[in-house]
Amino acid sequence: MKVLLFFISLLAFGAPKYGINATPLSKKNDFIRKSPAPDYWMLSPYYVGQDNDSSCSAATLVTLLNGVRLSSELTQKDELVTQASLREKFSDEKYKFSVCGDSALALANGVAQLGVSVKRFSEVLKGALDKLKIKYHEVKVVEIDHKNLKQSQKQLESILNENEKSNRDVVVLNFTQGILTGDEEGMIGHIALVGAYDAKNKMVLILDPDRKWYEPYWSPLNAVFKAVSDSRSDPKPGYVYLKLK
Ligand SMILES: [Ca+2]
Repeated sequence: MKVLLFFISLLAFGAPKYGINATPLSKKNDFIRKSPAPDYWMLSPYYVGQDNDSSCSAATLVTLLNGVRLSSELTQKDELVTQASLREKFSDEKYKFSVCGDSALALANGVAQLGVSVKRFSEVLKGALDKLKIKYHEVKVVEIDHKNLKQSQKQLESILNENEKSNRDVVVLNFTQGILTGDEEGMIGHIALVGAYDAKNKMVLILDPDRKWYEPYWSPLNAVFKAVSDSRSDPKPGYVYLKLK
């Protein structure tokens, strides 16, 4: 009877906004209140939403670049990075059209596909860091080894643990969004920052730039790894680990 009522309510009201692999931050925030959460406090003041369907990488870069640029060193003449200034000043022509949200316009400018791969994201990130004179040790693309998924998951867990220690490093995930949100229409590649990692409960806070639909949400490590390693996210699935100076 309970199952029947569940399906009747699904038909009547639609599926819940967040599936079983996403718990919104507004409902679960004890970790952020009780832990230092250095990346969360560096990034969340600058957390912006993508301005079209193909600009998740641009919104993620804006949040990341503003966060890692130490605000205290800026002057009254320094603007924050916006999606517009990223396109015009801190990236390149090809990238500008990759995230323009208009496939015909992109094609007319030599870009066959909207959005970017994780490798391309890392290149645009390096270029923007250089242009903004933000010093870094490494922008590493960590590829998933499909012949040894167990090892790749261990590696992700280890990097998330290390990343949670300070705000001198940041993890950017490239993943199949619908695996985390539960929305069948979201089974495509997506890019988002890791806001925090709760190692005790193995939960990852995703700063999803798709703010038309979502707030930040917590997802279980297993589901995050599944979403990151899913080949719908990228022909060569992986994520970016940025180490700053
Ligand atoms: Ca970190």
